[in-house]
This record gives sequence, C-alpha cells and structure tokens, in this order.
Amino acid sequence: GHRSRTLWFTGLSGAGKSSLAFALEQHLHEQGVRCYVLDGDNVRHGLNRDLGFTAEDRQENLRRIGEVAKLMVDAGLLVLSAFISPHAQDRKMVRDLFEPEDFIEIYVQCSIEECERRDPKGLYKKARSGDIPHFTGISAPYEVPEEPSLIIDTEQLSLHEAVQEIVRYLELTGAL
Ligand code: GGZ
Repeated sequence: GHRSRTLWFTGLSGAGKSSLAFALEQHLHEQGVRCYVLDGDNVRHGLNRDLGFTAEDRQENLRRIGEVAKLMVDAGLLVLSAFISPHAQDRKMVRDLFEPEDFIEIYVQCSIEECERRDPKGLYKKARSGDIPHFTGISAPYEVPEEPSLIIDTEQLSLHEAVQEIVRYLELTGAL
C-alpha cells in the first residue's frame, strides 16, 4: 500500500511541473498506486475559471486547490499538484491545511532564461511584448522556495531521471 499525500510542485511556467507530474502519475499507476494530477488544464478551466493572475486571484486559486487536494488525500489518493504557486505565503497557507508529513513541496528548478527558450506555448514572447500582464518571472515575482522537501533541476535531469528521484524520495520517506 501507499500513504496518501500531496506532492506540491512549484516552479516557473515552462519549468516542467505538469510534464513531471504526469510522467510520475503514469509510473505510479503502473505500480498500482492510486494518484491524480491537478494542474491548470483541469482546474483553471473549470473550478477556478473565475480567477485570473493577480496576487489575490493566485492566492484564491491555490487555496481552493489546496482544499481539493486535501479532500482527495482523505479519499486515499496520492495527489500531484502542479501550479506555479509563486508566493511563499500562499504555499505556506496550503501546507498548513495538511498534517506535516502529508505535504511534500517539490521545487521544479529551471532558470528563467531556459524557460523562455523553451516557451512551449509562446507565453513568454507575449509577456515580453506586453500582451500578458503580470506574467511570472517577467512582470510578476516568483519567490524561490527556501526549504523545499526536494529540488528537481530540469536543466540537469531527464524526465525519467526526475521521476526516479521523486520515487526514491517517496520510498525513503515511507510514502511508497
Ligand atoms: C503566469 C500564466 C499567466 C500569467 C497565463 N502568469 O505554462 P502554462 O501557462 O501552461 O502554465 C501557466 C499557468 C499558470 O497558472 P497557475 O494556476 O499554475 O498559476 S498560479 O499558481 O500562480 O496561480 C501559464 C498560464 O497559466 N498563464 N497567464 N500572467 N502564468
């Protein structure tokens, strides 16, 4: 069996949070672990479609996601949550919803230069030209986590290696 928890991925747009969460989900499913990925594509278009990207809206976005993640953990799932979550204060707010051992913060590290080079959705380009206001890393802040449970550097690790790192961490801490 596994211990239900929330893995909270934080990092810049384009750092690889969702890719990593979905690759991990696939790996865990193959091991028979029941898990679920929360990310912008399944949350910001539905539950949180009334919210934008001001500091207040990001806070409310993350508060609701935290509450949903908590319900899913209560239901016995391993939750993989992939949102920029740029403010340390908001990450702490979410962390405080959980038992200490049930919330694992994973910093998906990647330089802004590399994220901008990748620019998979062309959003950095639009942010630079002023078409997207308060874009994280360009015109809105990203506060680097001071004491994350784990740092995954996506400029150094392949997707497979990153998944293995997290699996190793989960095994070491008794979640798997
Ligand atoms: C940052 C934005 C913005 C602004 C739209 N700033 O790379 P993506 O496209 O697919 O993921 C980003 C996503 C960020 O939503 P989150 O819910 O993760 O943000 S937060 O945790 O701060 O609430 C990006 C897209 O939405 N996007 N406008 N201004 N990212």
